[in-house]
Amino acid sequence: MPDRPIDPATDILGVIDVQPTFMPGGALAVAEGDAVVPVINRLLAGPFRHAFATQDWHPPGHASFAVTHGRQAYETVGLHYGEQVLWPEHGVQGTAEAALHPRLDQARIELVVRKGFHREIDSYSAFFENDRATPTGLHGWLRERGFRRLFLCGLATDYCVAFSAEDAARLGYETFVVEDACRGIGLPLPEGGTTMDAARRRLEGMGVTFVASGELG
Ligand code: VGL
Ligand code: ZN
Repeated sequence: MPDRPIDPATDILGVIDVQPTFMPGGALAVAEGDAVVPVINRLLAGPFRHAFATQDWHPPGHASFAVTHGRQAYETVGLHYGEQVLWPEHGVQGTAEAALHPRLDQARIELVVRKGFHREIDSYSAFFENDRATPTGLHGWLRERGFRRLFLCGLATDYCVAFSAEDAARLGYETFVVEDACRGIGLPLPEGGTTMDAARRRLEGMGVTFVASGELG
């Protein structure tokens, strides 16, 4: 539960990668990924007056694609900025499945941040590429517009939503994850558990609050 009700002037909803490429039938399908669309549309029609979205937007031959390295999807490789999970080819610029979902209500989405367009580096977070240093510009936009609290939703909970929430908290925003407006990938970890458990622990440790959409009015 947020400590105070939504303030439509200074709270913003961040809609992460709500693209068919991450939904059943898409290249990197997240189970029930399409179920987030009506939940997010309710948030966009109700409590929030302002929203931004991100869009995974990779060129062909992107460094995060397994085929680029002649490897299998979900293997990891070391790239110049650190360890990278290799994914099926997804979110390819200009394809229908890389568009924002056709049923997503975009009336209150004022900014769309594309990410992952540099061929040599992946970008999970809405704020920084995976070197954790190259900014997308979102922080400047949010600051200039006066947004203080960030409510994040979308796909995938344990990757792009989690990395965005972590950076938001690190940048000093009061950060929330709207859990029923997200779905995750859940890769198994060698130490046991999945990337879903690990993401939740990491975020809660940083002061990120998990809320349900019904708590937001
Ligand atoms: C994502 C893996 C690769 C995401 C994007 O949106 O969470 N995950 N690219
Ligand atoms: Zn991607």
